[in-house]
Amino acid sequence: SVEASIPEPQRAAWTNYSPKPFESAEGFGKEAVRHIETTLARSLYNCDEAATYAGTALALRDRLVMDWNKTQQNQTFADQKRVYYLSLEFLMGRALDNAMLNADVKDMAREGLSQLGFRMEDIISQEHDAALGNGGLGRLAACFLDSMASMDIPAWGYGLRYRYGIFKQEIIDGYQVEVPDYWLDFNPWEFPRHDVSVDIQFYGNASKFQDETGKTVAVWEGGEIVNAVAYDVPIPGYKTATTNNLRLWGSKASGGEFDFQKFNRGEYESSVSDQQRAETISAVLYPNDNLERGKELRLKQQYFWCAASLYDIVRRFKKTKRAWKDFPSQVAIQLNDTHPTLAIPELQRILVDLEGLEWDEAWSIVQKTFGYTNHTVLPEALEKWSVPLIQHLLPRHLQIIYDINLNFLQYVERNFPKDREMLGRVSIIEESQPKMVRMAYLAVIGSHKVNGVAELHSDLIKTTIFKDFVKIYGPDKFTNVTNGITPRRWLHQANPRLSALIASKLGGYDFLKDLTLLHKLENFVDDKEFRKEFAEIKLANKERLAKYIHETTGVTVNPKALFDIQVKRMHEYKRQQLNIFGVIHRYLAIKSMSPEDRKKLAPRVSIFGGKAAPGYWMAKTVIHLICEVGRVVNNDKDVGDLLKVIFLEDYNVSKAEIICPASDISEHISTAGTEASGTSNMKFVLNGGLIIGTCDGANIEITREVGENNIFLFGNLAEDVDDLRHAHIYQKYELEPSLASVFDAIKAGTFGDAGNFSALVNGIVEHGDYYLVSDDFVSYCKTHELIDEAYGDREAWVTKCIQSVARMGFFSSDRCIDEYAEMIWNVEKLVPT
Ligand code: T68
Repeated sequence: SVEASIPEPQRAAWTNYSPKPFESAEGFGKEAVRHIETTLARSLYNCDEAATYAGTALALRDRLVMDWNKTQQNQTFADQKRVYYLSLEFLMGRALDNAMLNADVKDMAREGLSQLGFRMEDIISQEHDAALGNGGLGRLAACFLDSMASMDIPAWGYGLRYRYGIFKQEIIDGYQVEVPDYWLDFNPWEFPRHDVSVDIQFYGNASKFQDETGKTVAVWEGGEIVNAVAYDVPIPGYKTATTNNLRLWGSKASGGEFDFQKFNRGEYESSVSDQQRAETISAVLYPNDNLERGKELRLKQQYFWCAASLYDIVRRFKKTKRAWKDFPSQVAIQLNDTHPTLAIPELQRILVDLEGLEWDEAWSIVQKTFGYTNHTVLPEALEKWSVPLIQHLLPRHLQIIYDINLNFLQYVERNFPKDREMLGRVSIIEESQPKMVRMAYLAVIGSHKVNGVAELHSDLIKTTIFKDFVKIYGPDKFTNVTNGITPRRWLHQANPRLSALIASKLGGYDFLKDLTLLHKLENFVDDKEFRKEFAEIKLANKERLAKYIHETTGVTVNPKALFDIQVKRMHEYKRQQLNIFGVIHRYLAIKSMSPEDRKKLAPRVSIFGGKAAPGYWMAKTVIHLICEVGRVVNNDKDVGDLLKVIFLEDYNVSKAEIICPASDISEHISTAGTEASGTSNMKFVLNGGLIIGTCDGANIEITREVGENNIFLFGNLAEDVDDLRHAHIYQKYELEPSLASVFDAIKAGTFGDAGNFSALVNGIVEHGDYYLVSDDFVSYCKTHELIDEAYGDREAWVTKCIQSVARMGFFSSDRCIDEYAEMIWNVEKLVPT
């Protein structure tokens, strides 16, 4: 073994000298202060909260690194199959709290910090979120990393190290303003690996020639080279020594800082500009959620990251000296959406052009290696790249894509000789002007399994965008893995009191590793003390949010009011406009009531949060309307506490940790069939809030688990959406009076200049109401009345909440990872010894 290759005395000395993890508050304090004094060169007299955060993080990091080194060593020795999760987004949030909880040292650290005169919460909040993602897709990747480490699955994440993550959102005069997120100032959680770097080629020419034996060989020459440098981030598992690796690639000019030859010739500016151009590749995260705009730099990002990751994976495989046919039994690569689809032609290129395998042998390895997860059916989000752009940037890959397509179409032709139309429909190349490469088709053809992210969504992709592929490959290639969330961050970390209450009833924290154990809470649904404590925790979480709202917006909200929350990316399909129209309806109702009737009303706080893509004008209009409604309603003396409308600035992961535990109701109200899964729905219910939702995405499975009585469903079904859209266009349509009066109020200038909102209103009244707001408005408002009524019976409400929490076990991301491991990756755990 490799261990035995080092002589015993040296091994003993190493073990003797290697750092030992701290085991007490005192041990922690010593390490933190040592880092503050030596690593940061600060003293007692200039140690502020920021420095204390840094010292604490570095002390924790030392612990992680020991486990991380050991895990990587074990995984190498064990020589078993690994999972590689390729995602252009990892929305990690903060790391310190998570690291302390996973290592089970938070109480020690709290005590140590308090001796030094600091409060744990203040120190934790010093950390800048790692915001390398847009929304659900990026956060799912982060939850999966947590689950894979916690379940001892040998896994690596691969992504891009953006210098700028998702922009920060400021609200100025009721409008969104984007501010760059420069987050790398101080990041103790990453380790630059300047020795792990790969040269990545772009542009140039691809040609074919015959070698001495008469075999056709392809070469790709010329163009430009950009260097990929690895930055590694340790991913600790919960209560296990397993600490996996997230490798993020940063781009820099090949051959060092800048071009010395140019520099010596006096061409200072261009020597630096090459360097800047190279660094541009990993400079910024594209801020679109569910939209692909076909920009060249985005394609460059995708190839840069895929090529560097595959080079790394192949290099690791080659060290094992196995035959190529064993590649799929050592390597599983999961494609998080189509963003990494270029990894498919890239692996084929490596095997055929560089390693000399025959095409068919290589292709069978490729197909067995990849799995593809689809996250959307929205047409504007399905990636297509123009053939001329790929030809220009990646000439050899375009040839390979054409060859893949040719083989595939020949197969289809042989098997479906009667269906001549089929070839055009399923071709990877869309015959448009210019021609386009359909990345989702390439991903389906190059993978052995394709999955959707909730049952309805997985059914929909089989009957819509991939219908023909089900005929071609059979239904077994397509499967479902319903999304989940990590209970460590989204229960234990975000809601420590609820977690502790559950632990007190269940006899410990085992539920954090097996969330189905929550079902035992049903035994306590009638336990008076438990119910009281449960309700008190909810109130305390609402008080915490109320305090935050006051600090950030200046508005005072009553924590006893019903908190109704919708936080997620701003998008027409998610229908924040439906919500704010409902709020206006409520406002108008209050205004028209007698003072006596007002007294009978249940007070409400409507809370919104979410970023709009900078170029998404309609989404920005909805933000503006919410802010304007808030300005009017919150200052209306007739309304008082009965209604408050809040827009929370800069919604992100760390804010979600405060927001999700504080809801009574949260809103998941997408047009049926448009939200693939949704994951915040799971976070809210797990924290003891109920939801109002459409029959869409994971709402359907949440209903199945918690029971129909514990969820407020409304609205049209996915199967009726096409007909309804059609009716809007071809039939005369009368607007419901209740929605008409909402629009009248907007048009009358009640919420500022009506012209600001005309496109929003006209989209519904005149332009076909694509998202069916008018079709669902009445049942939406009725359902909110039911909610008011149900909230009035507080005992029954608490029962619903407790039952719901008890039945959420299914939605742990640990269950997802089990399903992927079993059905798609065929990978085994490696439990640390
Ligand atoms: C989300 N997708 C789905 N996309 O909308 C959501 N898109 O229903 C689902 O729960 C979640 O994925 C996890 O499966 C996204 O978040 C993006 O962010 C995105 C980013 C770039 C391009 C396209």
